[in-house]
Amino acid sequence: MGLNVVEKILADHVVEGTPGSGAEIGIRIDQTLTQDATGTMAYLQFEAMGFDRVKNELALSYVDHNTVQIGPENADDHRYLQSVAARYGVVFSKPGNGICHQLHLERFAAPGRTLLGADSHTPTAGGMGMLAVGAGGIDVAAAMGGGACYMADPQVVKIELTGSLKPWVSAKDVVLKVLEMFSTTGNVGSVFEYGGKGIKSLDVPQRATIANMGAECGVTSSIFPSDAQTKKFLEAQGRGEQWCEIVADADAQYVKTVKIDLSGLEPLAAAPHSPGNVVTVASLAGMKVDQVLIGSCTNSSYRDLKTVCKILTGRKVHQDVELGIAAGSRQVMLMLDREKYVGVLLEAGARLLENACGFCIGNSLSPATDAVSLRTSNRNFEGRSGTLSARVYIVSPEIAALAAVHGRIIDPSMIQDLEYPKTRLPLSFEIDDSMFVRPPEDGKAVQVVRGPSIMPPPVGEPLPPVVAGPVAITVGDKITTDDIMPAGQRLKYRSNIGQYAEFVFERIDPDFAKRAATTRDSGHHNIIVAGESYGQGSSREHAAICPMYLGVKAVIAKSIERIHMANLVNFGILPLILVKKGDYENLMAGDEIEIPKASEALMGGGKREITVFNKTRQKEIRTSVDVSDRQAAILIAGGLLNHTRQAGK
Ligand code: MIC
Ligand code: SF4
Repeated sequence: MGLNVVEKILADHVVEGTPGSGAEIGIRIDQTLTQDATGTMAYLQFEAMGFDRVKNELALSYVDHNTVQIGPENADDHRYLQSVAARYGVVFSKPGNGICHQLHLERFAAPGRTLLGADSHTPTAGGMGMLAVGAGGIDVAAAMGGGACYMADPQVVKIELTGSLKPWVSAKDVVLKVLEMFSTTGNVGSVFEYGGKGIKSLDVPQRATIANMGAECGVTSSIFPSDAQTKKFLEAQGRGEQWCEIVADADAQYVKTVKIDLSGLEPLAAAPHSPGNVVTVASLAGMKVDQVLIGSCTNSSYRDLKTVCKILTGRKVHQDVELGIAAGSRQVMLMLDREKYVGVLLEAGARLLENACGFCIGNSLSPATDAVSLRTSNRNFEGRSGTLSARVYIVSPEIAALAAVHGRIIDPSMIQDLEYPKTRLPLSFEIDDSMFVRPPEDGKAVQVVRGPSIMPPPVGEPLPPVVAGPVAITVGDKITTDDIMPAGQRLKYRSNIGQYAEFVFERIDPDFAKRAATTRDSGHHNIIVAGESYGQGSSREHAAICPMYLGVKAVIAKSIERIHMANLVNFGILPLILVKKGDYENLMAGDEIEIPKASEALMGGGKREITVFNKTRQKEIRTSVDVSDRQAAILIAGGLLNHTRQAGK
């Protein structure tokens, strides 16, 4: 039987378990990446695990999230990251160099290899035929120490593309179509593998846009084959020797195949407040916009920004619109400069932003109260922009640029003879790697610099015989990690858990942290109760570490998303799934809960069930814990840090 692309890469990398068996597998990781918002914790944990040197082929530490330096905290983080990288053998990318995923695609991603990144959009590199997976920082730390990356046996879904995109229809519309078909829930454990004749017309940056936003469906990864387009891109990046062909065999098997005819697609948008809320641009035509922001790891490539520049050439930004543009990398800016497009942007009246995440993570450019903001990023969760009342729509760069000029959402098909500016890949990109700092051969003499806000990572308590305490909060469906642990202006506390924990659930229940800390200090545990798809969105493990710090010992939910589930386990928090979803109604905030014998159930192996007792309502509630034996041991130890130390690794 033939193999698909995912199976071909797994065949070279599996170190534990057997793909196809349905059980967890462990794979060898060739490359790792971190960004500053997850990175400080990842390296603090790497240090706490006692490793002496990174063991992968390549480890990258990017600084792109917390680049706004108001007060010393972020700059202190940057210093720590640069010095810890030099000490342990990690390549450090300085702030201003660009966004981790765009930079990685340009300079390091390679077909057939594996990448584990402490960021949920790590699968962007799947556009290069790489098996790239997002994870919590501590999992990346373990992989840097030579450990395997563990994942559910991937269920590979084929997305077969036919035809080719019409003018004004973009890669963003392809992935929005995918989101419309698959939604943001229920895809845990799947990998999207793209194939079919239609992929031939998509270049690597377009493929990367599609692979990037697979994260919003909650899949483990998205991947394209490595073919002539991949070769062309690598050659243009001066890395042609890293190309190898990886395509699926003709008789490869998939758990399911869905087809998308590219020729039949039209411009799409994700309406507030979810990337899965997909509508046509035509249905929004005429809507007044206040702000247009172009950039983020989804749509900030040379191809995207040159297209925008061409649309803006000879035009002015509408007087009532604020247009901000953030290139994904210095390379993109250097290319635009080489072709005299930077002047076009300035003449049009755009605000040129730093090559960084910036607005996407809500740490700058928050829109005005009630404003409509059109963005090319990947997430429009309520409040993520920094303005709770803002309405954020996600669109392609093309649609964003048109709206910036007209002050309203434009459906291109309604303007006669509107010429589409087609942009091709250059034969060679500007290559200047001078903002990547290579580590010395031997880093032992390097002094790691720790500013005052860089605190050691907290360590969890081993699982007690009885978990007992109140339901500290009940929340509904699709609670994102932005809801649990806000980013934006709180980002600068990422290296100081005690301080960051004060903001857990801040937007839903501002008193949560205080109340939970009081319960913890009285010797009890806190329990979180949630609906479907708890922990959607980012990989930030702070959404588990900070609750752990506040004494949370169990999350009882209808379902939990993949990365967040792994993060809960890594920080010793029981992820309990309601066997009868209706039992959600039997768990109210303030109810006193007891969970006895959790360790016994975890040690039992097989399909694990744990009974939760609601003392207030005198009700027994059945839950299942869908973890591997390895994860069960981590939960009993009170988290991965304890577990690793106990194992003496
Ligand atoms: C995001 O897009 O939410 C982030 C910020 O990149 C996160 C990581 C983080 O919270 O640091 C992600 O996607 O994993
Ligand atoms: Fe940065 Fe936004 Fe991409 Fe996250 S989604 S890595 S914040 S650009």
